[in-house]
Amino acid sequence: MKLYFAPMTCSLSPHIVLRELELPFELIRVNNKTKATADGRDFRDINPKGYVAALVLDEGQVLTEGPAIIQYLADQVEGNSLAPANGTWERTRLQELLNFISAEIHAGSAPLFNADIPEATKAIFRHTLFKRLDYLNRELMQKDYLLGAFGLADAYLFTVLKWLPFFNIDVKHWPELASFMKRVEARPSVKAAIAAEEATQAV
Ligand SMILES: N[C@@H](CCC(=O)N[C@@H](CS)C(=O)NCC(=O)O)C(=O)O
Repeated sequence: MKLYFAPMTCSLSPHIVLRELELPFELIRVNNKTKATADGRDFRDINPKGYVAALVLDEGQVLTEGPAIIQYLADQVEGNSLAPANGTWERTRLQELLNFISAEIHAGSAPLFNADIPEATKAIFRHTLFKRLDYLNRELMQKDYLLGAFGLADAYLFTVLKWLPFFNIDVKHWPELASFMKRVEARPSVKAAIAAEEATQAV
């Protein structure tokens, strides 16, 4: 499998999951501005949507959209601890969470990266984002990870919360989230994924 990624973007989530599951994969960097890839291609020929992450299977199929990729990966490893079995209520709960992270935190914070959006408009996005963070902070009061034990939703949440410093938002305002970030960051898979991304050459 090949994971097309850009450092410290949402592709970190499937990258962490690949390492947690100990699946063999090749990491291929994408320049998100030029769309050039480290293996000499135009990334838009791989993912016509033009954004990371993209997972290319050994058989050639391309899978995009972070929540779909990480669920696919977990389903490759029978008895894995990252996702409950398909068709169970617990799996539906995981999908509820992945959708929340995708729509409310990932997409909800993306406008804050946009230099063309005026500060007054960004304040509206920040206000909504803070309410979502309040909710997650409450959720983590009684448990270490979103569904009890570390799983897919935690890899994804960690990835998108890593962006908070770029928006000058201090996670310390949400103490449970701050502890969560430290816990996840200490995982060997997470350390290895971040180090591997940093070690790649710019394209
Ligand atoms: N809905 C997609 C969003 C992916 C996405 O937002 N990718 C960003 C990085 S976090 C990107 O590559 N943006 C570059 C672009 O859109 O040109 C998913 O969940 O995978």
